[in-house]
Amino acid sequence: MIKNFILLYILLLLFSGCQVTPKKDIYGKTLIDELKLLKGKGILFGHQDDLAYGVGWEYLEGESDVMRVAGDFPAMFGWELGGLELEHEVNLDGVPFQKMDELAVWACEQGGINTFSWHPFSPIDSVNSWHGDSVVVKHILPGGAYHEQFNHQLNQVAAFLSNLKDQNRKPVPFIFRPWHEMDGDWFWWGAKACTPDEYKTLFRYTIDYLRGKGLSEMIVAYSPDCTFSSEEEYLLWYPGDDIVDILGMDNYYDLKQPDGENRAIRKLHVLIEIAKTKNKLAALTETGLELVPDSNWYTQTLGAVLNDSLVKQNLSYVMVWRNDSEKHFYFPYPGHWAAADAKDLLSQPGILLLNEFNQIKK
Ligand code: BMA
Repeated sequence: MIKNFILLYILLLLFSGCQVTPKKDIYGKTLIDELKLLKGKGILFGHQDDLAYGVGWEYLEGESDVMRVAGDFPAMFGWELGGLELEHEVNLDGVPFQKMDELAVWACEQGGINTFSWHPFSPIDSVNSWHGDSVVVKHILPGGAYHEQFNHQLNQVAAFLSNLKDQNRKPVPFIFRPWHEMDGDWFWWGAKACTPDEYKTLFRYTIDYLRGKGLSEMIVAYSPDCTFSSEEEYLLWYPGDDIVDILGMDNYYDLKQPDGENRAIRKLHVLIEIAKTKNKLAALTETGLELVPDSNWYTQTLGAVLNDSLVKQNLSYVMVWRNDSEKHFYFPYPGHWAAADAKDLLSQPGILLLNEFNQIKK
């Protein structure tokens, strides 16, 4: 009898040893709830393509320029989908989609949040996104001559995003941030090439279509560039409360001007006030200073923005752009003159890297 119990006990031990136990249940709440609970406790720091490559390295497990400089991973991980719609195996910046999937799942399993941008090639003639004069949008909307080609693109995006599953086959929650910087004139979905109504229809159609494919873990960010100064201007392209969860802003321009931080703060105040009324989240969805020539930019400029009291209380995250090479990077790498300053900013109590984010969630 005793022998049987011992045998059973050993079997149980062996069996439970084979189970893959997630570090913690990170999906207890939806991503929106998680971000709402965080409000006022800290601003998540994010970096585009952080786990894929940095200055002088690529695809090294456990590497990250943020980790190299600041001693921890970012709390938010940005990824880019451009190229997926043409069924390419690598995105427009050379990141293999298979790798992106693995790294995004890993990031989520560590407690981080993933956000996906999309610079699609045109469904009409496959020119890249940076064709601000190309009239594409009205031709890909329902009824347009290239609508089916657009649906085909969306199918590729839906397939990739719905395949993001953790080791327990649970869908990975994520932020999708399509059709960004529409108030600028550089993209084919921008101010020069479509009307606000066409734009809103495009945005609504995209999200409805993807939700129709069952992407229940997706939340959506709206992110104009920084040309607005009033609520009306900010909302000119806004596709609707039923579509958007995060009110964002991309802002590189102001943060390279003298005294630009105050301009950026004023604009963040505009979207924060709207977010409060609409019960939405607010974020600085893209920023950075290319090559970081100003060795104090992180603490004195970005830091001044993030330490503004209204911003501090209401901003969910800030994300800086990618570290492609020594000629194109936004976060300093070890040995760079701005590295110590960036580390200083990221060590401040209200700016959260991955470990601090996980501590707060406990
Ligand atoms: C831009 C640059 C480009 C890149 C694009 C999409 O800001 O970094 O090199 O292709 O983003 O990621």
